[in-house]
Parts: sequence; structure tokens; C-alpha cells
Amino acid sequence: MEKEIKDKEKAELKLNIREATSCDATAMMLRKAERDGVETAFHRAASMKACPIGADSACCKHCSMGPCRLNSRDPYGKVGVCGATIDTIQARNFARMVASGAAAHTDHGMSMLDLFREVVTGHIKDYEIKDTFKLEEVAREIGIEVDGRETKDIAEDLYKELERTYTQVEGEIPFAKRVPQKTLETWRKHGVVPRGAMREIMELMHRTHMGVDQHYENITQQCSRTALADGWGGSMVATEISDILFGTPTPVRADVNMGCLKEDQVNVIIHGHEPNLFESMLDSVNDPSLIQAAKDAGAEGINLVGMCCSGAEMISRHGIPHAGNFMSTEAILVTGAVDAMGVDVQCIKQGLGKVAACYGTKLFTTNPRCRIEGVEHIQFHEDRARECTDAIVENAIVRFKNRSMPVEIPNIRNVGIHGFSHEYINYMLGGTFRASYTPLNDNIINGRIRGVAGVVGCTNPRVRQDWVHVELVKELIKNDVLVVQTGCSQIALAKAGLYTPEAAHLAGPGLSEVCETVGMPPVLGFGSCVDNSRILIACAEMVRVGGLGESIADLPVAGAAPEWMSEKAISIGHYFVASGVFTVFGVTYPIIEETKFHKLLFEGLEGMGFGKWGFTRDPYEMARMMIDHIDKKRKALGIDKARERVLMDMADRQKLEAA
Ligand code: BF8
Ligand code: SF4
Repeated sequence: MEKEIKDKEKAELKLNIREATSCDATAMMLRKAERDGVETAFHRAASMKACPIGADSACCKHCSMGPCRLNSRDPYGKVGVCGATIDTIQARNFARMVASGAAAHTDHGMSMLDLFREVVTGHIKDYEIKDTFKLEEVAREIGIEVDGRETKDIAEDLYKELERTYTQVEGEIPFAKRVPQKTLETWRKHGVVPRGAMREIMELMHRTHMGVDQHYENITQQCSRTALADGWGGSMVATEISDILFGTPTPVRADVNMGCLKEDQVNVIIHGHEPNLFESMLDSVNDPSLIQAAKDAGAEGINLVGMCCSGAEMISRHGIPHAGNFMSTEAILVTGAVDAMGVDVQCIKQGLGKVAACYGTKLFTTNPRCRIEGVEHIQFHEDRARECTDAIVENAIVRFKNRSMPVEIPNIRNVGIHGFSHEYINYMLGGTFRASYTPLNDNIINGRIRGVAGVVGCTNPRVRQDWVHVELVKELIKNDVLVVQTGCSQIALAKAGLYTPEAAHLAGPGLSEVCETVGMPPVLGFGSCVDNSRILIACAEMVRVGGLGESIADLPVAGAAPEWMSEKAISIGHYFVASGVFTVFGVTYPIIEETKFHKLLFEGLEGMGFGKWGFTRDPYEMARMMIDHIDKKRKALGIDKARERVLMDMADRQKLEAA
């Protein structure tokens, strides 16, 4: 009897692939995985319920008098052993997510800056400064003398100045100079202008230790300061230095989806976040001796493909094909076509090791920060970068030669235009001779473009992969909201075919007119998650150009991470909120509704001049919330000429449900 019940439970928890993903290629590979007896994160999510206490953030394990578990249905009914209230516990848990997410982005940014220093001093010769124009622009913006000076001298000063982003113990971070004056005044008033990221993260970890900060408002203040040290600090440095070293993206046609793999070629995937590894791999796969070795092994050539965020940077900068987002990283190995996968840091599932072993794919970790038990490590050294990436290719060639299993590649590829940047928007809308945001602002003021939405972030097996992203973005553009994107969300929409100028027909009349005039898609991809800093800069530029208010909080803009999963996403969400943007998350929100801390994040912060948080799992409701907010801002700006929101009609809904 007991066995029967267990079997029944198991059957109930079986993965429903149609419900798990709206990505056809991933679905095909999940079916194959099941035929092959291989388990993925989708399967584990289906058979393992999320812990309900953790999901509500109603538990604290900050000391060994606990862990203490409060009741989310009666949050004020009891306190922890030390007396910590539900608001303290939730605020501390939330703050530690921000600290961890911010640490990930800032450590990545610092790695880029370390590389930059070594390139400038001439210690590293495998990389060089590719975009001197951008170098000068960034230097000028933060007050470094540029005119008549040697590139090397400017670069040295830029390094010294940007290092303060991480290390300075007092004073405002360099990119605070980019923040609109009124937004900066709000930050100063509330004591949240970041010092160095190391200092902010350290203080936040200290304050969330047992028995330190036990006022949720005070914890939130340091939480905002730390998140801003990420957005306007660590992440922004990562983006700017990567542009200077590897080139600022300009629009480029490129393919996404698993069909980018080639059966007759040696397939190499780089998955992770730091572009230095990927850039070196780009050199390796173009090395004539390695190409010859691949040919000698019977391959037509070497095929390099990206995944996740460094992939999103490489599609933007070089048009390197991108095979899929976070929830497809195990599924793609199921094709049997991946000869080697090299990973660096962040969002690397430990489960990859097992799936790779099942299909004989050579999986390599490369960064000392990220090792996986049972997975081979080839250390990546920037001063001899090719050693690591050449070795990965050599291993891939061996694996190609010995492919023993049948290969099955979903024949799905979606072409699109990627590689937008804040600089290119300037140029695209303004033209060469009057590069400026004025046309964007004008189109917002005249109502053709209702507002701008950033739709970003992860995919998560707790919701149907890509579906919330795609439905949300379609709804937004239908209502004339221009969408800018990064990370896994960008890839979800690219797979859905929205990265083509032709997708303008899905936009409302105003936005589609702008898109058709300029020849741009209604959805613009800005790159990886650290490139969310491009969206901050775009917001600052919209304020600077004028006509849309004096602070970021005045702009008709909104943000969303509808399928978020990582702590980095929480840090990003909070720096957008602290910068003045209404930001809506899906999946789940780790705070109990109606608690004081929840009210502070969802209402109180807005009254202080910041943005605010929102939450819903429903993409249509999410779009409604964002559009209402945009309309509220338009009204406050006096540019609210009557606009009717296009509602999804019954026929549309039925079509969707049948799909
Ligand atoms: O930094 S969107 S799943 S890959 S965390 Fe990760 Fe989320 Fe993807 Fe990139 Ni960003
Ligand atoms: Fe419990 Fe307080 Fe210790 Fe947290 S810090 S585990 S609430 S006693």
C-alpha cells in the first residue's frame, strides 16, 4: 500500500514537458533526456517542492540559538529566540541576497578591471584596447583630462579612478557623476550614495549578522546603498571596461537556438559570464592549426556557440550564435552534439557534470572561483589565455572523433538583430550628425512611444520557460512600450522571433511607425546581466536630454524580471528600484505580504523618491501594472494625451491557450 502511494506520488510529480517549457528545442531535448534516462533541473524541480518557509523568508539561521522558524500565516505571532521580528528576519535575508548578487557582479567587474590594468601596463599582451573612442568618452565623463593626451596615460588614470568603485572607503563612487542631479540628491538625502563596493558589501554582511541591525528600515538603507554599488559601480565598470577592451556593440545579425549546433563540425560551447574566456576562445577556434586538426579528425570545421550571459555579450559584440538561456544548458548536452563545454562563473548548474558525462561531452571549469566536484579543471590565465582555450578545443576535437552516440540537433534557428548599446541608440535615432536621445524623448513626449520597459533576467523551472518573458514583452510592445533587454530574457525573445525589424507589426501603431522609420526591432537586446548598467545610462541620458522630468523616478519607464531565480536578479531589481524605477518580479517574492518590510519595498520607498517593487506571476497583469505606472508618470509630466491600452481579446487568449 505504502509503495502504491509512493508510486502514485511519483507519477503525480512527473514532469509535464509542455507545461515546463515553451522553448520547442528544449522540450524536444527533455523528451530525449527521458528516453535516455537522464535527469535535468526541470525534473528535479517537478519532484522537489520549493520549501514554503524559505519561500516566504520566514526563517532565520543566522545563529545557533536557531534556526528560528516563524509562521508566515501569522507573521507577528512570534519572534526568534533573540527576539528578532519577522521584519528583521525578512530584511536580513533579502539584504543578504543583495549582498551576494552585488558581490557576484562586482567581483566580475573587478576581474575585468584587473585585466584592463595588466593590458595597460603591458603585462598582458593577448588582449588590447579596442575602443579608444569609448575609453575617452568614459574618462571624460568622470572628469579625467583627455584632450591632447596619449591613450596609455588616459587609460592609466581611468584605471586608478575606476578602482575606487571597489576599494574606496569614503566618498562617492566615480560613476555617481553620471547620475541625474535630482536622483543623486535623493540618494544623498537618504544616505545611500555608494562608497566602494567592498565596503558596502562588508557593512551589509556585518549589519545582517545576529544582534546588529534590527530595524528593517535601516537594513533597507544599506541594502539600497549596496545594490547601487552594483548597478552604478561593479556592473557598470564590467560593461564599460569590456566595451573598451573588446569593442562596443553595434547591431549585428545573428542566430539563436539549438539549431546553431552543427552535426558535421566540432561544437564548442562557452557558458558563463566573463567575456575574457570567450574572447580567447574566439581566437582559438579561428586558429588555422586547430581548424586543420578538426578537419583531420573528419570535421568540416569548429563551431563556437554561446550560452547564458557571456554568450549574450558575444552575440552583441561579434554576432557569435547563441544556443539558449539558463534553463537550456543541460538540455543542449542531450543533443549529443556538444563536443566540449567550457564554463567560468555564475549560473553554472552542478547538474551539468552528470548530463555531460552521460553524453561524453567534455565539460571544463576554468575559473579558480568555480570548481565542480568530478569535473575537470583547466585554469584560465589571462597572461597565457590561449593555453586554456586551445586545450578545450583540442579535447573537443578528440571527442568529435570518438563520437559514439547518435546526434540529434533540434532544427530550430531564429535569426535576429542583436548588439544595441546606449551609444548606438544615440546614433540610431539621432543620426551621425546629431547623435542624441532627443528623438527618443520626442517620440515619448508625442506619444508614439508610450514609455520604455526593461525586461530582463533568468529563466526558472518553477514557471514555464520563456513563456512569461514572451507574453509580457508582446503585451508591452502592443501597447507602444519600447522594450530593452538583457540576459536570458533577451534570448527568450530572440527565440520567439521578436528581434527582427519585421516584428514591428506586433507593436502598436506608434511604436511600429518608429521601428519602421528607423528599421529597428521593437525589442532591443543590450547584452548580459551586467549590461543592465546600459539601461541605467540610457535612463540618465533621457533625463539629461530633457522634457521627461528631472530624475529617473520621473521617467515613464518600468522594469521586470518575470522568471528570475538568482540573487544577482534581486540585486539588479533593487538597484533599479533605488534608482527610481518601478520593478516587477514574477515566480515568487521572498517576503510575506502585509508585513511592514513588504509595505516599505512595495509602497514606502516610492514616497521617499525611489522607485518601488511589484510582484505578479501573470504576464498580462505584469504588463498592466507596468503600463499603468508608465501612464501615471506620463500624466505627472503632462504628456498624457488619451491613450487606450490594447487589451488582449478573447480570440487572442484562445489562440494562446491552444498553442
Ligand atoms: O547573469 S539572466 S540565469 S545567466 S542570473 Fe543567470 Fe539569470 Fe541568466 Fe546571466 Ni543574469
Ligand atoms: Fe533565531 Fe535570532 Fe539566531 Fe536568527 S539570529 S537564528 S532569529 S536567534
